Amino acid sequence: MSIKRAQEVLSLARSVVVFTGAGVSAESGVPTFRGGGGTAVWRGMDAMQLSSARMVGEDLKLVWEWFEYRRDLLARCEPNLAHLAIAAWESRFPEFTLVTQNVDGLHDKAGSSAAIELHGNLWRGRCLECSSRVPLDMTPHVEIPPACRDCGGNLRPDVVLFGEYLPAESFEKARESAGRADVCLVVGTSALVYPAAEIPLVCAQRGATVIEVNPEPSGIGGSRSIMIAGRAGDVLPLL
Ligand code: BV8
Repeated sequence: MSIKRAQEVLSLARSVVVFTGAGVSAESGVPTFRGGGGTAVWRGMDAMQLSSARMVGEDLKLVWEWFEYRRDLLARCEPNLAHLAIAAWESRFPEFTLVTQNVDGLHDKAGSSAAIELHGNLWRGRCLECSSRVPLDMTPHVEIPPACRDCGGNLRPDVVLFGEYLPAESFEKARESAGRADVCLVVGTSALVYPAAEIPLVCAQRGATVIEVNPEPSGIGGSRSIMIAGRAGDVLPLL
C-alpha cells in the first residue's frame, strides 16, 4: 500500500531530494552507528567517542587508526541496489538532489554524480596547517598521521566530526534544494544527528511529501509522511 502511494507521488514529482544515512550502506556490509546490526565499535570505543573533534586534539594517531580501519573495511564494500537505484534516479526527474550524511563514498562509487556530502568523505585528508585536501588511497599509510605534501603539516580525515561545523556551502545548497522539493525520500537514517536531520524537516515544512524507507522508521517526516518499513536494497528498486 505505502509502496504504491510512494510510486504515485514520485511519478508526479518535479523536484526530488533524496536524504540518506548509514542505513543505505548497511546491505553493503558497512556497520551503522546506532540501532540493530553491527554498529561500529572499535577497540571498545563507539563512533561517538572516536569521531569527535576533541579526539583530533587529544590523539590524532588514534583517529587515523580508526579511519584506516574503516577505509580498510570499506575497500571491500560495493554499492548495493539502493545506491544503484538512487544513481539511476538522477536523470528521472526535472530536478534531483542527493544529500548524504555518509562519509563512505559509496554513492559516488554507484555512479551518483553530485552527492552533497554533509559530513565529508573518509577517502579525503585535509591538512591541519594549510587546509589543502588530498585523496587518500586504499593502501594503509606507512606513517600515521600522514604529512601534507604541500607544507609538511599533519593531515586529518576530511570528515565532519561530532562537535564540528558542517561545510557551510554544502549545507546551504542542501537547504535550498530542500526548500524546492515536492518529494523528500529519506533512506536509512535514525535522524538523530543535527543539523543534517533538518534537511527532511525543511522539506516537510514546505509541504513536500516525505517518504521514509527504514526497517525502523524514524518518523522524521511527521504524520503526513509515507512510511515504508523495509530494507533500502529491497524497497528502492521497487520504487
Ligand atoms: C554541530 C562523520 C555545531 C564522522 C558524522 C555536544 C557537543 C557538540 C555537538 C553536539 C553535542 N550534543 C549534540 C550535538 C550535536 C551533534 C549531534 O547531533 N549529536 C547527536 C548524536 C545527538 N551534532 C554535531 O556535533 C554536528 N555539528 O552540531 O556543530 C556545534 C559546533 C561546535 C560545538 C557545538 C555545536 C556534527 C555532526 C556530524 C558528525 N559526523 N559522521 C564519522 O563518520 O566518523 S555523523 C554520523 O552519524 C554518520 O555520518 C552517520 O551517517 C550519522 C547519522 O547517523 P545515521 O546516518 O542516521 O545512522 P544511524 O546508525 O544513526 O542509523 C542508521 C539507520 O539505518 C537506522 O535508523 C536503521 O534502522 C536504519 N537501517 C539499518 N539497516 C537498514 C536501514 N535502513 C534501510 N535499509 C537498511 N538495510
